[in-house]
Amino acid sequence: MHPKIVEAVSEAVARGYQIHPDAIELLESVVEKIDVNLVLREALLRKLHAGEIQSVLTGEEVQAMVAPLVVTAEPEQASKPSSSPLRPEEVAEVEVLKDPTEVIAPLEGLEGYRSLFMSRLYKLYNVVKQRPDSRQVRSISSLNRTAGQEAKVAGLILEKKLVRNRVELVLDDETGCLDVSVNGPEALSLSSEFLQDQLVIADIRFGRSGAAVAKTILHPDVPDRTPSYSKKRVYAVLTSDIHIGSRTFLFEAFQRFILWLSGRLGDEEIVSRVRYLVVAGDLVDGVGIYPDQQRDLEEQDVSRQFLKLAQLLEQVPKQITIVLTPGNHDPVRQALPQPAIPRDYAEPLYALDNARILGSPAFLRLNGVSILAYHGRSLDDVVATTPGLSYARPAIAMKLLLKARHLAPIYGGRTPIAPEREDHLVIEEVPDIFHAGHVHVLDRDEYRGTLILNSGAWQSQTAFQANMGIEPTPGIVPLVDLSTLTTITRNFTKPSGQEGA
Ligand code: D5M
Ligand code: FE
Ligand code: ZN
Repeated sequence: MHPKIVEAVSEAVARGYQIHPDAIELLESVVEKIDVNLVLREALLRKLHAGEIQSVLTGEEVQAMVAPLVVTAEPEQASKPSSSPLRPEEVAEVEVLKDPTEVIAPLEGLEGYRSLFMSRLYKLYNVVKQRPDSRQVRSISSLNRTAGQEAKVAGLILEKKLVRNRVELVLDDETGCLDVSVNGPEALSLSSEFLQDQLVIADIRFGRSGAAVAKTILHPDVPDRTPSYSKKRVYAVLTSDIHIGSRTFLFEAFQRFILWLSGRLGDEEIVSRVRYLVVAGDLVDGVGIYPDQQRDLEEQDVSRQFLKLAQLLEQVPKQITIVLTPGNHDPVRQALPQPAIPRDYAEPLYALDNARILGSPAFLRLNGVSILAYHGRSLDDVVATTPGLSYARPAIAMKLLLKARHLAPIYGGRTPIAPEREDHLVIEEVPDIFHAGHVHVLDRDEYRGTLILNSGAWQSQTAFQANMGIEPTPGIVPLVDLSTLTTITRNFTKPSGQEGA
């Protein structure tokens, strides 16, 4: 008997079931094509649902499970509409609006950082200028600092200190620095949201001592807007953090997800409309990412990790465009922005005709709907430095990035940022969908017309995450209906693929 069948059968027997020899024969005939363990589990689950505990699993019952999974090679059968519930006339249209891969140009050390922060400031000034209330921003060096003088300034937060009942900020706008104190409950609660090195706009008034007090202080923020919708009802499946190669990678759940995407687990009405699969980084677990990672790896060779990923993604139907962007576990520079994963590691992914391999952040348009896909490493710094935030609600941390109009403002924290000539991490255009991962927790929010999604993971809790108090929600996938920007989820951790909220 094939070892996989031995394994599957002993599992079934351990649960109190017997397997009829016809069923075993049938499994032997398909063992190379499908996951027999999965088939047996599904079949047993059906029996359990039917109230049949500790009975014999027959050949017919196994056949009923196997039939939809085995694709026949007959060309005329394969082209029959009944075997293909997808509507191939509705093809995927991915427009890549921004991809850092070809444009990144790091400079040397200090000069690079100067250039980066100048670019950040100018890009954010352009954002600020679009606000009707902020056209009269004065440069810090031109301020008249006599008592009673008022002005509007905009600068990057160089320092932020909480002193008793007020916040002391140092703003820098490249012409100079300004100490600003923020008083009053409203301003105080707002300033707890401000991230180090982000831009803020302040209405200030100079006091007798020559110190500036902020009357109001604002994020660059996004205007209240109506997003764009697709004319056709097509779905984008958003995911991230697959972590192939890790011992805690949920192979079975991921395989079930791929089977579902390929239309082999029913749910036709939805599946037939999926046209995009966007993966926001941590495709593989990588090697040497953290000390002693070998202990946690099932596959130690990063090229083989990609080969495994490609073997799984190969089964995704060709009318679904797969967008693959890197994360901090992938073999590409860690400093943001990250270029696309290079061919030398990931040739099998490049060989997939329906895959687009891009850098991070990537700004795309899918059937007219814009999406910003970014791994989300900086969420660690946002959560660590903002009172009230936690890893349980990454979408709230993502909302702060949107308000700050920057994907990774905090410099000098855990997130490495490259000394680029231009700051590619400023959110110049507001996306219809803001997609990130990294935190391994599925979360959704909405902010002024933008759908915010953190897409969870395919890795169960690691010892490290347990220490950090991170409770991942792996195996649950959000799908966005691009014609309405509403979200549904599917949970692949359970054999029957039940619908989530
Ligand atoms: O990160 C998965 C999650 O684990 C993410 O929320 C951050 C957290 N994490 C991972 N490594 C670290 C370190 N070194 N410090 C703090 N938090 C961490 P992933 O990128 O998948 O490893
Ligand atoms: Fe991850
Ligand atoms: Zn990550």
